[in-house]
Amino acid sequence: MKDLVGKKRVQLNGFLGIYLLAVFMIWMKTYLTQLTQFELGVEGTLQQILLLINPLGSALLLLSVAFLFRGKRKMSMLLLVYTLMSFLLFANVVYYRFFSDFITLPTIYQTQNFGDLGGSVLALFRGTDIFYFVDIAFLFYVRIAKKQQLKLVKTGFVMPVVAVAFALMISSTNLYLAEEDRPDLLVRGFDRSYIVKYLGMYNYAIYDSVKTAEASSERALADSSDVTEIINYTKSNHADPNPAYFGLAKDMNVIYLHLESMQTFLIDHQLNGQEVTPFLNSLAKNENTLYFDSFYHQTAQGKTSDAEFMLENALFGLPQGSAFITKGQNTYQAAPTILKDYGYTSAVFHGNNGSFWNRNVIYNNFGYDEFFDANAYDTSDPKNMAEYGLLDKPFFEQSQALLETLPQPFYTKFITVAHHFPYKMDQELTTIEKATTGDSSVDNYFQTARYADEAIEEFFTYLKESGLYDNTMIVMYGDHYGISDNHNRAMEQILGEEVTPIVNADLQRVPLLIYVPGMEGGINHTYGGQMDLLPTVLHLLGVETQNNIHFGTDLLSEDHSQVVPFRNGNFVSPTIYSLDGKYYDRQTGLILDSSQYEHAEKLSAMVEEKLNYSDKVVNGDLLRFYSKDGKVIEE
Ligand code: GP9
Ligand code: MN
Repeated sequence: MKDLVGKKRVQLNGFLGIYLLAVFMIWMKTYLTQLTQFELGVEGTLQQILLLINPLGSALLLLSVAFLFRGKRKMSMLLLVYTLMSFLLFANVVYYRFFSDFITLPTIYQTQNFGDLGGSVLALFRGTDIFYFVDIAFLFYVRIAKKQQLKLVKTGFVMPVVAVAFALMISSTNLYLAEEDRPDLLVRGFDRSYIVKYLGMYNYAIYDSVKTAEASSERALADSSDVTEIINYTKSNHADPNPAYFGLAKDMNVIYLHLESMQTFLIDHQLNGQEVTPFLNSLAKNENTLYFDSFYHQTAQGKTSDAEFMLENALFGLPQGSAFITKGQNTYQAAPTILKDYGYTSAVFHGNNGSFWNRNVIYNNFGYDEFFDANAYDTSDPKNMAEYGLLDKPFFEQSQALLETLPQPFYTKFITVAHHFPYKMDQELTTIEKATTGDSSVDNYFQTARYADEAIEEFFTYLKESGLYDNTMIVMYGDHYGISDNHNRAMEQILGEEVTPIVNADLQRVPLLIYVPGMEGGINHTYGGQMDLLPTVLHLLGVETQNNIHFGTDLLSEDHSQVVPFRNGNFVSPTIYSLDGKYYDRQTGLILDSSQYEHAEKLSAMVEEKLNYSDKVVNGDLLRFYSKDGKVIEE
C-alpha cells in the first residue's frame, strides 16, 4: 500500500505531473487570451463553453508529442512545443492589435516587409506582454530544478495513451458542437475569427496550413476548361457602360493618387473647429469631380497591396495573405496591359523600397513600363523620410521631373506614405492640433491626414501650372481603414456617437474622387467598392470591358451592383448589411425581420459565389488561359 502511494507520488512529481501542469498553464493562458484579447463575438453558453474547452484538446494533444521521446529529451520536447505554442499565441495577439485579424501562413512570407516596419511594430507591444512569457520561464526553471529526477523517471505507456485518447475525445466533441452551432464551419471559412472562436488558436493554425496547401495546389490542377465557367459568370454579371459617361476621358492621361489610410469620415470632419482635410473637401465639391461617399475598401490581409490588386485587376485579394506576394508570378490582364493597346505608357511612383509588397515583381506582370521606387528619389535627408519612405511633400515634388519623362497619354499611380500607422509626425511639419482622446493612434491620425491633404494640394498646383490638369483624369482613393476597430472607444469620442455594427461597417468607407476635365461633378451616393474602380475608369476612358474577367461593375452604370462584398463574406448594400453572421436593416440598424431574411440569404450566397469565382481565377492562375481580346487559350 505504502509503496503504491509512494510510486504515484513519484509519477506526479515526475514528467507526467509536469506535462499536466504544462497543459493546464497553456490551456488557461490561451483561454484567457482568446477571451480578452480578441473580439470573437462569443454569444450564449454553448459558445462560451467551446471557447473554454477548445484550447484543452489542442494542449493535451500537442504537448503529448513529448511522450514520444526518452529521458531528458522528453522534457526538452515539452518545453519546445510549449514555447512554440506560446509564441504562436503571442504573435497573434500583437498582430491582432493592429489588423483585428489572425496571422495566416502567407502573411509570414510578408515578413520581408516587416524589416521596414520598425516603429509600427514596436508601437504594438505593451509592458504587460511580459506575462506571456512568465510561464515559459517557470517551466525552464522546473526543468533545471528537477534535472536529476527527470533523468530516471519512466512514464510508462498507459498514461500517454490515456492523455491522447482524452485529447481526441475533447477535440472531436468540440468539433461536433461547433458544427452544430455553425454548420459548414470549415467549408465556408472566409472568416478566421469564427474558426478561432469555435476551434481555438491552435486548431486554427492547423486549418490555415491546410488552406494554404490547398490554394497552392490549385494552380497545378487548373486547365483551360476552368475558364469557361468563369467567363459565363462575368459576362452574365457585366454592367454595360452608361452612355452619359462612356468615353468622357477618352485619350486623357490617368493619374491615380493612392491615399494611404484615408477614411471617408475625415471628409468635412471638423476637429476643434478646423477642417482636417480642407483640400480634399474642396475637391469633393469641385464642379468637375465626382465624389463617391458610399465607397468601401474591400481589403484584407494584403492591406495596401489588396487595394492595388483590386483596382488594377478587378479581382479580389485573397482570403489569406497578399496576392501581391503569393501570386506575384501569375498572368494578369491589369489596367496597364489593357491600356497599352490604346497607346498608353504606364508608371508607378512610390518613395519606398521596390520590394515592399513584392511590387517590383508583380508590377512587371501587370504590364507597367516603369516603377519609380526609392532608388529614383533623393532619400538622403532624414528629415524627408517617413516610416515607409519619402514623405508626401518631397515625394510629389521630386515626382514631377520623373512624370515629365513619360510620353503621353500615360496611366500612372502615386502611392503616398506619410499618413500611415502609427501616424507619427515631426511636430514642426504639422498644422493641426492632435485630437485628445488619449488613444495615440487616433489622436495622431488627424495630423498626418492634414499633411497628406496639403501634399495633394501642392501636387494639384503643379498639375495646374504644367497644364496636365486640362487633359488628365485624376482618381483619388483611400486604400483601407487607418483606425482599426480596436480603437472604437476613441472613435466614439471623435464621432460623438456609439460605434454600432452599422457605424463600424460605415467606418470602412474610404473616399473616392474622380476628376475629369469637363465632366459634370457632384456627390454620388452609389454603394460601391474598390473592385468597381477598374470598370468605372476604363469606361470613362472609352474602353469596353465585356470580355474582361472582372468581378466589379462600373459605378456609373445603370446595372451597377450595389451589394459590396467584404473579403470575409460580409456585405453592405443600400438596404441590408450582413455583418458577422447577422443581417441588419440599414435604415433602422435593427436585426432584419424574417420577411426579408430570404432575400438577405440570397445576397449572401451571391457574395460568396463571387468571392469563390474570383479566388478560382487567382489561385488557379486562370488568366494564363485567356487572351485579353476574350479568347480561351487551349493548352
Ligand atoms: C508601403 C506601403 C504601406 O510601401 O504602401 O503598405 P500598408 O502597410 O499600408 O499595407
Ligand atoms: Mn496602406
